[in-house]
Amino acid sequence: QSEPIRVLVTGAAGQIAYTLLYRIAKGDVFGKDQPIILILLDIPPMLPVLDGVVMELQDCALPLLREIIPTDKIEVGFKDIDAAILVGSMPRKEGMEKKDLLKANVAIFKTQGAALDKYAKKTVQVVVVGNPANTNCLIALKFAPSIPKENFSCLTRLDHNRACSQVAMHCGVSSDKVKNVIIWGNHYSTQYPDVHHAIVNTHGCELGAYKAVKNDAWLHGDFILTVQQRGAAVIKARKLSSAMSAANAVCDHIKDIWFGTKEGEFISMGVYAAGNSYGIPEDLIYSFPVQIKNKRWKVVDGMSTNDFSRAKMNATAAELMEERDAALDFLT
Ligand code: NAX
Repeated sequence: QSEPIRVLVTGAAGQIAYTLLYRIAKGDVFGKDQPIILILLDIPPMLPVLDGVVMELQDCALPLLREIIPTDKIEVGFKDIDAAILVGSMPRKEGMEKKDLLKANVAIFKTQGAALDKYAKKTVQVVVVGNPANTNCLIALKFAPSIPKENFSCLTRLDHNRACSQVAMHCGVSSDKVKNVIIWGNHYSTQYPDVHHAIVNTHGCELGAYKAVKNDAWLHGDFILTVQQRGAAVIKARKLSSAMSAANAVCDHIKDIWFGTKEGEFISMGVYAAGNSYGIPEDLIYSFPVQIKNKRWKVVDGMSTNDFSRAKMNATAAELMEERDAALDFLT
């Protein structure tokens, strides 16, 4: 068996982490023969809760889990890590303005970016989940100049999985029969779920999603709205935000980074826009269709985009630019 890898999860006392930690520790993400040291970082008032999470992980008696390190100290949390899963962020509280929320998160991700730069392995893979995920990821990246930009990504896989599942349910097939949907742009509500290049396998026959669904009005209307507003619908129903499905998406996302995407398939993730893909301006973390090999992602370029798509891709880029500029203002 190989040496254990060090995996940091922040927000480790929270509800996404509760499912995520178990999935990681049992080998669902980094492989069934990869031993793991789990580092659980949260803020000081949550340390007693972390103790409970540690006890439960111990009580799962998982053979791959070699050590659990609960901490509220950045220098302990980020030391020599191979993977950083940044779930913890400042939640929006009653009456809090968007601007104040952004300011609090800029401070958190500036500190964590600097900690990555100082303490983590240079090969660390960083995945940002905490919202606003795209902009938090950009801030962390900017404060970790010694780590390649390509090692940073943010989670839009939950949106991607939601889109796959909606199309699958509409066509009456299982979700593994739908591939190559795309989430463009922001994880927030301007995200554009696009199935122009998606393929549905119905009864052994591969069809473009528009042909398989046979309902353009739905694809251009309720489908997009359902995916965009799914997070809010879950909160309304559960009185809590998505946790099981979010943790599952984090697992899918990291597993694809570690082991690569399937031949001929692509998935969605927020990655650094270098200004050379689909006319999206540089210096944003924007969700693109990507393929991954040897832990390196590559945007799938050259797919056609019609006017309908183009307008939505630009609108979500504009939202991200606004968010980025507001975030950068807090740093000057
Ligand atoms: P919880 O409120 O249950 O847990 C968050 C945890 O983070 C808390 O224990 C809190 O103490 C901790 N935390 C806060 N600041 C911290 C810091 N500076 N360092 C370390 N820990 C810190 O939230 P949960 O439901 O687990 O959601 C976590 C984040 O994921 C939220 O920001 C949420 O908006 C975001 N989501 C992102 C999704 C995505 O697709 N990108 C989907 C799911 C989810 O909504």
